[in-house]
This record gives sequence, structure tokens and C-alpha cells, in this order.
Amino acid sequence: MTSKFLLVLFGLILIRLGSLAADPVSSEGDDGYELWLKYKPVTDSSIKAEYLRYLSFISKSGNGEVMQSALRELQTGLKSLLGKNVNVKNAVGNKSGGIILRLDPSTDTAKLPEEGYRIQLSAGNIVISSKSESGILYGTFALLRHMQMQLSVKTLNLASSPKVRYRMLNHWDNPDGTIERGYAGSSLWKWYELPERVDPRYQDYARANASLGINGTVLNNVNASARFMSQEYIVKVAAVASVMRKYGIRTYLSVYFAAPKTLGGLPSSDPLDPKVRAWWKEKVALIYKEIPDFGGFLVKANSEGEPGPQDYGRTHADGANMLAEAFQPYDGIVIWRAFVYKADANADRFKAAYEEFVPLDGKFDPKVILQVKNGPIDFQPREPFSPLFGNMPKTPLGVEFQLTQEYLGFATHAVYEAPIFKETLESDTYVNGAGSTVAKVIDGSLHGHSRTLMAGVANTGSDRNWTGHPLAQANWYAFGRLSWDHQLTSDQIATEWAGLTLTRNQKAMEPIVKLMLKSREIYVGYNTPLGLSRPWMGVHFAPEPWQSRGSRPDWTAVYYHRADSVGLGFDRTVSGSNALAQYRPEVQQQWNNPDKTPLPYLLWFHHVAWNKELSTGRTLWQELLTRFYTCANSVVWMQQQWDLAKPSLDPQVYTDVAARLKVQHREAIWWRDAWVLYLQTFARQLIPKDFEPPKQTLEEVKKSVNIYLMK
Ligand code: BDP
Repeated sequence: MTSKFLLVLFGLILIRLGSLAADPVSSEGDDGYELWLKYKPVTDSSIKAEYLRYLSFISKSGNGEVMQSALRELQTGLKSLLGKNVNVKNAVGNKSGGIILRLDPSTDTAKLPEEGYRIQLSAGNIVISSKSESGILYGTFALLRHMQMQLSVKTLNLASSPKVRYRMLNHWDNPDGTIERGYAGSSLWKWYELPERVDPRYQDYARANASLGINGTVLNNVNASARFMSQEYIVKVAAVASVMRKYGIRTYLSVYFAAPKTLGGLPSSDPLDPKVRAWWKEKVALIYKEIPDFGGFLVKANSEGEPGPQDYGRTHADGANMLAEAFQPYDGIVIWRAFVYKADANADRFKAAYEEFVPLDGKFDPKVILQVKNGPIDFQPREPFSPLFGNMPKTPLGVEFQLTQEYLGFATHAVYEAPIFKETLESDTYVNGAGSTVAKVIDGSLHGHSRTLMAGVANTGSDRNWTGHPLAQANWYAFGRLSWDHQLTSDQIATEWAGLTLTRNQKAMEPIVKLMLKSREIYVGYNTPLGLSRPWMGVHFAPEPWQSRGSRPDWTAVYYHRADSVGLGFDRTVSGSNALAQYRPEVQQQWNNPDKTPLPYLLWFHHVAWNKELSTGRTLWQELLTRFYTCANSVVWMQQQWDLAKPSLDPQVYTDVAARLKVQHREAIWWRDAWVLYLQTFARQLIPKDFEPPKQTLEEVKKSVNIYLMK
């Protein structure tokens, strides 16, 4: 080897080292797969020293699958956080310096409900105790979360239990691998490979859910295929359920109400027909043979063309109770959806679910829970709470939120949804006087129900980072945390999620959390300000306020915003549809006077004249424009916040989000221009000088929307 060659080689090595040293973060290359379970090494040396005192052993009581998962998670977490393999010792006697997983029905957990846990220091050990293995698993995740946040364990004393019993994700996944309203790739469930091949990803999905306390998953779309009731598919479902079970998660299925006819070959699916009842009983028995902890059925019936009991002149209660009867021998439930509305040009879709279900209060089998979307229409960026909440005291009502961003900009708009969930949960129904919040309806405390439910329509898919938009992971996280404890604040959850997922640097976290907390208001501002809504048919993404033709009136845009030469908005007071009458007088009072209605809800309840002066001192037209423009511009502010955090962010994540924020800005302007130009044709007013006029004409915007929608 010549000395010249050696010099060149040495030079190359130096260049390589130099580039590595200059770019210390890039080696991480965070692809988002690990979500909030990254278990990055603890860097605070005094905290690390505290933790190291408890790593001499792990001991556990109980040997079930869930306990094994808790142990595995703890060992993986500790190894990654602290670089130590911690072994299991079972006979530890009086030893200290370890972590004890104690399944203990008697002493310190006596006051805790089944799934609750306590974490405390006792005789020099960290002790996680619970009555159930699931509780131990939740406690283990809580301890690991505490350690990921590098919090002291010197005075560790945490006790927590879920406020809601059924905390579940609803997947709108189809058997062909597509996802209805899914924006993060295709379905996680690979039906054609099951049951022989069980994708390892199912386990990571289960871990992520269990880390938040989610204990149920509905695997298939509410627009269900009958094939899930076939023996072939039940076996496939059983293979997925066996993974979920290890993490305390029960598996549920959406069912096609007409399955007895289409799959079973019976002449009808009439819920009062004894043959149909027998068919379902047999089906449920078959399912329990394969899946002993099966959770139950979720049903969308007589809704948007799906079959249901009304096809036979029966009620929703008849249908639900027939299925409940099939579940009598088992610990399963029937979750019946309240998302129904009829094609009636003169009716107000807002009122439909209430009219249909309130008369049925008291008629449902105790195994039935009614699942109600948070608002009366359909997951709009902002909706008043559904008037069903509180008005069916004899029926357990669960709430359904949507994590997938159907109306919230798919996977290109950053919208942190915790404030949406909280807004519904904190709404006061006044049914038993002030303080009768939706949260108290759904956690059962208002009307004394123990079957309580919070469901979230999942935003997961086959994308490597699970949710497409990296920040959308926060919506899954927030839903899970709130389903466990609805009293957590949006801020708390955002801070926790950002700290676990993006960066531990305090300075970087601040702008990220600010961005997250403002994101929903910003979106509403350029998308549906002042209480506009837009559930028209189609892809639910492109702006189409002009859409006036549909197969039914409530599948058009004009049905909802009611723009005309006088003004804008849907009159739901006595002079209009009187939907307000479905609320208690105290709630009506907040919304029935256009002068007093809070501006975010104004156009939900009133048809307001273009020149009416609002509480801001601006006319309706001016206020709309102010919101459209300010909020579209605020996306630039979001970009700035994100950039402030850049030095502490993984470059892959930084770049991905930065690019999506650019798309968001472009699309925010698209939305703004479409609304402004279209509404201008009714308002016949100029765009005030302070605002830059749209660069395109209305016709040009319409053309771009048509291209977007083209097949
Ligand atoms: C709407 C969706 C539709 C769903 C329906 C539902 O557009 O795809 O099937 O809700 O919840 O939001 O059943």
C-alpha cells in the first residue's frame, strides 16, 4: 500500500466522520412507526440514577397472556430507556430495588375498579398493582410513560382507572383492503393471508392501543359485508383476536343486518321471525366457539341505504333486541348506531336521529348501547352536541368521534382533534340541571349506567407511520387518553404526545403544542367559519359550496348553507325547522337569539342577513371574509411554529410535516377562494381592500374542483 493511498483513505474516513458528527440527529431517521412508544434513552443523569435503583429484578404474580405482555413491554422499555436487561425473579422475599407487578384483588387495589391500577413505592420497590392483568398492563404503560418523560420516581404514587368501560376504535375497513374515508394507505387487516399468516404489525397495533387504555376494536366497516359472518371469515377474525387478547383488547365486528337472507339463504331478515332469530343465535354461538372473549356487534341499520329492521316494518329496538338475545349466554354487547336520516326535502336532517330514537327510550335490551355521533349531522369541523345526549335516560348512550379526517382535510391538513372531543364532552345538556355534561351522559354517571362507551373511527392504515400525516398520530393518542379519562385537557395531552413522539426539548415543544392547540380553529376559519357546515356527498374534501344536484336534497351543499340574496345559514329556530326545540330551554336560550348566539354556532341556527352587524362590529359579509382570510394566512403561522422546532426534530419528520403544511396552505386558499367567490354571487358585495382578491375567478376555481373530482 503506498503512503499516498493511505493518505487518501484517511482523508475519506475523516470526511465521513465529519459528516456524521455534523448531522447527529439524521442517523435516527424516524419513520413514525414507533408512535409514542419510542423509549429513547434517558438523558437526564440524576433521573437516570433514580431509575437505576429499581432495576435489580422484575417480579410478577399471575401468568396470563396479558401479564406476559406487560412484562415484555417493561423489559423492552427498560432496556431501551436505560440500557439494562432486567430479569424476572419470582421469589423475591424482602428484597428491594426492583419493580413488582402485583395482581392483587384485596389490599391496595380494593377501591379501584377492575381495570384500574396503582403505582407506588413500597419497601424500596416500585409496585404496580391491580385487580386485573389488564390493569397491570395499563399501569406498566403508565410507568414507562412517566420514565419516557424523565419524571422523578422519588414520590411516585399514581392511581388511575378508566371512566368509560368500552373504549374502542371502529375501523371502516373493507374486506378488499380499502378503507372507507381512510387516508393512510390500505387496511391493516390482510384478510387474504389470514388465518395462516398473522402480520406482526397486529401486535404493534395492539400495543399502541393498550398503551392508551383502548380495550376494544371493531375490525370492519359499518357498511358491512355479510362475509364476516361466514365460517371462513370467523376463523380469520379469530386469528386477529388472538393477538388483540394478549393486550386486553376485545374484538368486535360490524354486521350486515340482511345477512340471514343474503348469507343464510332465509326468505327474510325480519327480526321478529323465529328462523331469523335462530340464525343469529347460531351465528353468535359459532363466533364464541372460535373467539371466547368476542366483544359484540356494531350495527348500522336503515341508514344511508343499509338494510335494517324497518325494511320489515319493525323498529330499531326490535332489531337491536333480537341481536341482544343472541348474546344472552355470553359477555358480549350490541352497539346500535343512531346515525339515521331520511331523504325528505322538507325535513331537517339535524332532527332525524332524535325523532327516530327518543320514542324508543326504555325499549332496548340492557345489552344494547346506542352509539351517537358527537353532533347531529356528521363529523363537521364544528357541530353543536347531538340533542340525543341526555334525552334517553333509560338507554346507555355512547359517543362516536371521528379520528380519520373525513371533513378535516384528509392527510394534508394538521388538525389536532382533542379540542373537538372536549367541546362535545364539556357541553352541558342541562337535562338534570346545570352541569349535566355530555361527558356525564356517556360515562354513565348522570343516569346510572354501567355499560358506557366511547368510540373513535380509526385513522390508521398501512402507511409506515400509521396515520399518513405525522401529526395525526396525536388524534389517535388523544382519543385513547380521553376515553380513559375525559377530564384530561387538550393541552396536557398535546404536551404529553409531543414530548413522547417528537422531542423532549422544552423550547421546541412549546411552538409545536401551540400549533396543535390552534390548528382546529384555524381549519374551521378557512373551511366552515361561523357555523357553516358541508356534509355534501362525494369525497368530502374539495370545496363545492355550489353543489346543488344530488340523488337526495340533503346530499347537496346548498341544503346546508342556504345562501340566498338575503343572507346565509340554516334557520333552526321556531321560524325555521325548530330543531332547537330538541334541546333543554337553557340550551335553547344560548342559541335561539341571533344577537346572542356565540359566533361559532351562528349559522348552525340562523339565516343571517349579509349586512347584519355582528358582535365584532363587522357585518356578516365582513366577518366571513375576515375569518376566511385570517385563518388561511394562519397556516403560514403554523409553518413558522413548526420551523421554530426544527433543530430538535428528526429531519425525516420535520420535512414530511413541513411539506404537508405547504399543501395545507395552498388548499386553505383554495377553500377560501371557493367560498368567497361563490358567496359573493349572493351577497353582491366587494371584497374589502384589506384582503387580497382571489387570483382565480369562480369559474376557474370550479374547473379546478372538477379536475380534482374527475374519475
Ligand atoms: C359518513 C361517511 C360515510 C359513512 C357514514 C357513517 O361519509 O362514508 O358510512 O358517515 O358513519 O360520515 O355511517
